[in-house]
Amino acid sequence: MAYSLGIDGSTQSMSAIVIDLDDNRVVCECAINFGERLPHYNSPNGFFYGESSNEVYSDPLMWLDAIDLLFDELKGLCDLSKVKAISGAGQQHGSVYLNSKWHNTINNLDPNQPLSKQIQPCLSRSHSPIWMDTSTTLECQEIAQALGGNNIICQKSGSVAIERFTGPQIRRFYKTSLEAYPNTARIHLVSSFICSILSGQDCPIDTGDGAGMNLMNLETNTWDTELIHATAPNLEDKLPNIVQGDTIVGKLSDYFIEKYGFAKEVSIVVFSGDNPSSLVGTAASSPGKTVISLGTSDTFFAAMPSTVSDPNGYGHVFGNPSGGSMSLQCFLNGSLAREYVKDKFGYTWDQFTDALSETPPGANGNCMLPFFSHEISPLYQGNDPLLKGNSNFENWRSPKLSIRACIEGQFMNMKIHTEWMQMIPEIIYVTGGASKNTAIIQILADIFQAEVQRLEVSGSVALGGAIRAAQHSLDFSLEALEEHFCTIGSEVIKPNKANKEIYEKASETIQSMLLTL
Ligand code: ADP
Ligand code: XUL
Repeated sequence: MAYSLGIDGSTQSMSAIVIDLDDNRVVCECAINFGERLPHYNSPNGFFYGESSNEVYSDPLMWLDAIDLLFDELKGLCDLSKVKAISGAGQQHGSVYLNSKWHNTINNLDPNQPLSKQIQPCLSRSHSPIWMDTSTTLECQEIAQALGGNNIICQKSGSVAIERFTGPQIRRFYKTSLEAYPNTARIHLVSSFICSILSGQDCPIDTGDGAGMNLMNLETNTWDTELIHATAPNLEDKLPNIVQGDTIVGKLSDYFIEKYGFAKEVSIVVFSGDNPSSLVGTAASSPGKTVISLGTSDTFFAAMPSTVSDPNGYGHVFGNPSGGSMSLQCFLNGSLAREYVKDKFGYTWDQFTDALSETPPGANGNCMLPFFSHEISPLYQGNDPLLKGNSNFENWRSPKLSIRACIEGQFMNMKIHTEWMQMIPEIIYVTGGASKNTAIIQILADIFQAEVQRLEVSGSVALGGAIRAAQHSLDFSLEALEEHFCTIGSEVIKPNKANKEIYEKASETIQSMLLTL
């Protein structure tokens, strides 16, 4: 019997899926929500703010405690000795800073001590900047200037210099922490950090996640010397190697074997970013399928037959873990913006959903750009949503219309900002926490005028990890794994053609609001 295990270290939780490769079934899924299970880290949504609202961090020790909790729960849910392969993913761009004790500590983890206690002395920076951090505008400008312009950075790395990307984040750390930066021996992404913990050795970064750093050359898949030099001194020594997504990086460490009952010789395949992993988990790693993930961030992505870049500079090209590249557009105001509107009126998700059924498409001509925090697609540095409509609506006195206008505004903005990918999807595959809400998905179908399908497994990031582990270390074919595990749920949401014109008209209003930013 062979099981494969996939792990997802995302913004709000650490989760896992175990799949049975003989019976082709999901054995179990499990998630540790950081805010609920580890409240003492004061990160109700998995992150906390720094001195200003554009500095956003997570505590890497919280991720480690969550790994211990996750494996403890998994042990009760299935026979972990049957697991033969592991891979997974982490939220993209976030970075972990480790001192010279790291290499020795990671090779000698003691199963009688929690992970967090052992790794804590290895941190050269107590907190990790994550993808929601937009504090590095100056550093982006400096890197662009050193390279001779953002066009060159985009050509080399697949994206212009972007605030949340790891390179600009490292530069800011170097400039503001003159002692801690030289004390940093290794800088990991969230994905390569978790992978290293599992394999008990320092692990490489894959090309999928490496492309989200503004440091990797997309053509050579190696660190780009000019980008590295423009970012921070001696940076090359502090970064792990880059490898292709099919690389086996090692075996599961004794820490997990002794503590949680795994067998010896469990292979670990290099981890990737959450979005590239989701591309695999939604069976979209060959060109032709469009995926929208409605998680903490909303993302729109697809494997690309050829590389196209966003002329506005907001979009990205990442490595596709199955080879080639993928395009991605990320929206910061995703689930947390939806929650903000829900909580503003004290609604439950059921009441939120009812509000969508009780209001007409187009929200009676009221429009919203629900940017409750800084936005990245497009760039917006404020914390105030933009509202345009009648005075009750503009003064938040129409709760139900506000809810509808929030969802409609999110998806119209998404449609406008993904046109550069030149994809006119006939079918959209949805994943992520909000994708289970059919009322939300109907609006998505109507705005894109495309059929929307959901996968049976909602955790496509973890599933992508389990599939990649089985494919690359146990020689299962991707096609067979997709056929067995990436099955489509029975509910297909069809677009309502009658709403096409309503949304085309509303999009003109949204366009005019975007011009005022
Ligand atoms: P991430 O992987 O980025 O941590 P998830 O994909 O797990 O996030 O999504 C979590 C989000 O799902 C929550 O923040 C919540 O807003 C959203 N969510 C959960 N249930 C619903 C629902 N019924 N309707 C809409 N959104 C929901
Ligand atoms: C992608 C991005 C987010 C994070 C967190 O560029 O910033 O989607 O990966 O999910």
